[in-house]
Amino acid sequence: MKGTITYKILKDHLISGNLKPGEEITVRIDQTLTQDSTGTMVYLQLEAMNVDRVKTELSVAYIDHNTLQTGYENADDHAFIESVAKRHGILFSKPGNGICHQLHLENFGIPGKTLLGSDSHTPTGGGLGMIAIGAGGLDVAVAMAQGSYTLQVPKVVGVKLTGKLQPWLSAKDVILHILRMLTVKGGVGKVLEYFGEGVATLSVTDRATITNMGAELGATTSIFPSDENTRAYLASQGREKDYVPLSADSDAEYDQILEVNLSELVPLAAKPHSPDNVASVEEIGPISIHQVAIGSCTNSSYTDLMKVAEILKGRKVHPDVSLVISPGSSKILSKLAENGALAHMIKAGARVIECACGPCIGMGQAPRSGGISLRTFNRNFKGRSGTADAQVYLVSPETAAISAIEGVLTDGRKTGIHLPEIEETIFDKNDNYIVNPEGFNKENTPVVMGPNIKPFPLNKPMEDMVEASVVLVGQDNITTDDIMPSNAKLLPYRSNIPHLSNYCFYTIDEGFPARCKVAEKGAIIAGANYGQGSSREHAALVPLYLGIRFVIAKSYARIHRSNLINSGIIPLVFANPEDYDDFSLDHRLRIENARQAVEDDNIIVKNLDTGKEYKTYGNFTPEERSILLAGGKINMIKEAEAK
Ligand code: MIC
Ligand code: SF4
Repeated sequence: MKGTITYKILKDHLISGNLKPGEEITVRIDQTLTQDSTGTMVYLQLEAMNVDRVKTELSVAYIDHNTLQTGYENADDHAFIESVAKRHGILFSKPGNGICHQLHLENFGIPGKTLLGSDSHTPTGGGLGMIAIGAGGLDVAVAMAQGSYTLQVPKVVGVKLTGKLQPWLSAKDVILHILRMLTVKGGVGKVLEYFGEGVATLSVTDRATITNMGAELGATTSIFPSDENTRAYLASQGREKDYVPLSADSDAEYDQILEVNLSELVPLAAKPHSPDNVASVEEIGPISIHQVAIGSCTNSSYTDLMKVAEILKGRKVHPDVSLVISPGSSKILSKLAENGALAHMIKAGARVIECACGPCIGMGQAPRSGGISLRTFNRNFKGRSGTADAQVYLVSPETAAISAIEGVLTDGRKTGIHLPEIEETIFDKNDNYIVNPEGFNKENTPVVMGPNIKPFPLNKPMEDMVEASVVLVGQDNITTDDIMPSNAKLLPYRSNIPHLSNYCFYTIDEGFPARCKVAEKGAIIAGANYGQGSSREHAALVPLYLGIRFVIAKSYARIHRSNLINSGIIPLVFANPEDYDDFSLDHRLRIENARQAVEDDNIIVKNLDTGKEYKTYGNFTPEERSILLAGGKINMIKEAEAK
């Protein structure tokens, strides 16, 4: 990995460890971000750590997910986060300002810096040349408290871009193409680093679309060089002083090289229900659609929305289609208002909604029963839209807008419509949505805690004999949306684990919570890529609350595996993947000498019902082993403090 941008930034930030793929390193974290749906847990944990000011250069708490206030719960969470932010020197971004990743790119991201965020799409910052990593909330709380993060060094995949995107093609098609090549588990343990002459043809926000959706590959992060386009973007935000050029050396060592010729791409769509289920718009054909949703942290930039406005200008949204647009930030929305683009959208018949995550996380705008929805978002997992039988397709803003007019999935190139180049703009500075923590501290600001905020569950140190009954046998690619679903009804309870526990796995197995209560101690058996998707640590904390002791899977998604370890739930891997077929519900399992077995990384699981024994392993790093033995990260930190 020598000579890559990834290597250079990690080396610059290295606190300890050896910069070789697979090794455990600790790096300095310059910036953190949180959002509200994971943030309440983060800030409960930060308060539990008894810190004074954060140790990072900059930490920001955004409110963008739980903005639908149908009761007091979300507003209480916002007030709680704001109070903790003020106590510890964290900037607070009020609801309405926009989506965390878009806002961070505009206002705070700096090439060459490290960013850790409690949201899986934090790699959006890679569009600016940052090492930006998504993590579980507790890891972000620790990064704020200690200014560091421990991770396994990823491999660096070089993605060489050549050529130039043709009209009606966009950055979304680039990342959908890569998802088709690599699948949703193709990026695990890797950083995708982009290079080649095609890079200069992409703006920072195009790059950010690509690095954002690198999360769907399971990658640790994705990163672009910082060049003249980066300087221009920072200048457009009044931040040219933050520009730092960054590129890989000509003899950079990549673990693997992929090549994408931008000139050859065609409009693509990810079909239901996975971001890697990609086909061309032409192959899918002109299916009738009911809803089009444009926005999310993937595709809500100024240029994306200006392209949409150009397509909508003087045209009419098809009578059978509901078109919803959620701009990425208040700055973008006010620009669209000033230059008339907003009027084109409204006159065409669009529903323009708040600058927030909104429909992307099922916070409103659920499609009709069996509805077909085209979305410019990054995830189309079953049920995520809020409608269990909806069919969600992921497409570019261009494809979304023209399809909204036509009423059917449409390849814009076939319409003969000329799409003009969109000029970048200069944004006005606007801090009016930001609460600055200056003048506030622990002494003069109490924590504001509403009745919906409940303590988080804590595990106990690992026992020597771990016993549990199988409470779920899951397939490949189980998502954290499956484990702990999110929608407008559940998101207000992200600070209330007991309430959420009634809904764990309920979209795929309604009986799960009740079965856990009977079993008291449970084990989950799963296929490959267990826990893909969101960084929500609720997908570990809720199972912990329900008594889950360990998981045995064929493989794991990175963030969820860390969240399990941080909660003290042991993530085991089958030494022989075909052993998976032997397990059924209610089988009683036992791990003897568990503490030693975890130390030796040779964990034998005995099935007490069949008498058979199974070899499993964890590939735990030294830090992960200590966390598991202590019964979770908080316990480990407390143990260290007590010494
Ligand atoms: C998502 O896109 O799934 C979310 C909601 O942004 C999550 C965070 C969460 O579950 O709160 C993510 O991507 O990490
Ligand atoms: Fe918000 Fe959707 Fe982005 Fe998650 S993926 S941060 S819900 S816009």
